[in-house]
Amino acid sequence: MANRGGNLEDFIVNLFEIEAIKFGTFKLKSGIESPVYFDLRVIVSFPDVMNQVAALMWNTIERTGCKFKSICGVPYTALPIATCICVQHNYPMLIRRKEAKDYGTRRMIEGRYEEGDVCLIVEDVVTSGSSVHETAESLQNEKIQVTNAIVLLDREQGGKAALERKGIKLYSVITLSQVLSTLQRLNKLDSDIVDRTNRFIQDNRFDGHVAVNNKSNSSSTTKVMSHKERAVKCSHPLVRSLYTIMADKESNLCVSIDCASSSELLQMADKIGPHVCIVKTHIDMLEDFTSDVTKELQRLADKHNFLIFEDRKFGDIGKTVHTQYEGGMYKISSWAHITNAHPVPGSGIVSALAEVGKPLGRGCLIVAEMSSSGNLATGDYTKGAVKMAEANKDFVIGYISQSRLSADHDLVHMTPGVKIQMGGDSLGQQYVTPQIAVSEKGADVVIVGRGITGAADPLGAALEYKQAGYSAYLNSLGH
Ligand code: BMP
Repeated sequence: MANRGGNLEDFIVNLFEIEAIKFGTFKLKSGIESPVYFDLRVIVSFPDVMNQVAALMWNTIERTGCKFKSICGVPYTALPIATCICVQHNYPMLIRRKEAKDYGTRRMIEGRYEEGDVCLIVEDVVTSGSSVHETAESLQNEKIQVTNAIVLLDREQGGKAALERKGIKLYSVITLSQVLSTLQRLNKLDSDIVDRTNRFIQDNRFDGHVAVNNKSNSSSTTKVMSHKERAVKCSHPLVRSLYTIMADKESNLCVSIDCASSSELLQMADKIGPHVCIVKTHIDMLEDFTSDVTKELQRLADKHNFLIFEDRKFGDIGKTVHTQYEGGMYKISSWAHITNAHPVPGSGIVSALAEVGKPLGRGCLIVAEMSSSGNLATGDYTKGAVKMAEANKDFVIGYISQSRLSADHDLVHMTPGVKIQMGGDSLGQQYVTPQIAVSEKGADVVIVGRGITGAADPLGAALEYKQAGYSAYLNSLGH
């Protein structure tokens, strides 16, 4: 048997090759005709794919950090998957019967458990979420707690939101959009099939959710322009480059690599770089900074085609920021394509930074809103920030924001405070999901730090964020 590769892309191709994923016309249980069909039962015949499934599911479990006592696979396809994970990682397993026995114990749940135990549900494919919910109900009837479920493939038809409403957080290893974009990129699917499948997903959601396009995006007053259109129409060359990168790499993800070690920064940039449009730094966090670091970062930016954003948040009078941007030991203007500034000192800050950055083709973002709780960047302050940006479009390329602030297509909205697991940290950071950042907050670029860099598998996490952010963008176009 062929030796199958281990990354997510190889995995998707493997599923396609063993016909666990098929494209054509298929009648579903519901009677609906679908252009795509998943038959993951077939994986039991391919031990190497089974192994990959178990390993990828385990990575996702580790990344979520969820705690549980036992694992229960939704019958039947997920049973062998749950078995592999339990055996490999030494967790007890529970089995849910499809029907109660009519003799003996009449139990619906087999295996040892105690009241109050927490059980993680494992499923192969989620469409509406009903199978996961049925399994959860059987467990809950036995007073076993269920708060999390892991699915190999989310068809993105509303199951995740439906489960969330029932108190179950669903994490997926891959999504249908990721399958489509991967197979299309590798020339295994033509664009007709991809378009037909994307349309099908949007038209057949189980939560009554309308595609997140400009009809439902109340914060946006203008038609959403595609990255490709913006790459041509935007006036600032740096913004055109950014949108070209985003269109080419199908990524609206900026990774924020906030660490103290130069080698960690560079290794992470090398690993995640192929999947992001921007690498964001806080260069003054490095304990071992030398100018070699920024040279190497520039080399990686060329190699992986991303822009560098130094999140310096300048905030002083013009004269001071001029020197801080150009000089000191970091010489930010010499290597960072993008930097940012607080508007608090007034427009002199922009003029001063522009004097340094404009001749070098650099761009600046105005910090118009912040993600941290209780921050003061609201109301008239934010309005003032917008005015400052709009009046300086030769150097200001957009905002750090938490909502859509300008209808002007030239101004890019970049949104931090993004994590798949909503919530926050103990120091005031507040998170929303990539989906919410794009569809509700109007982000063009989502900025993710610890969601990626703090994950057990940063590359896997980056792919998950990339897919989530990009599919929300495609939805916003009505695709
Ligand atoms: P994380 O996803 O790990 O919380 O990191 C977010 C990054 O974005 C940090 O580098 C932080 O400095 C930056 N950031 C933010 O979180 N909120 C803002 O409003 C502005 C930021 O630049």
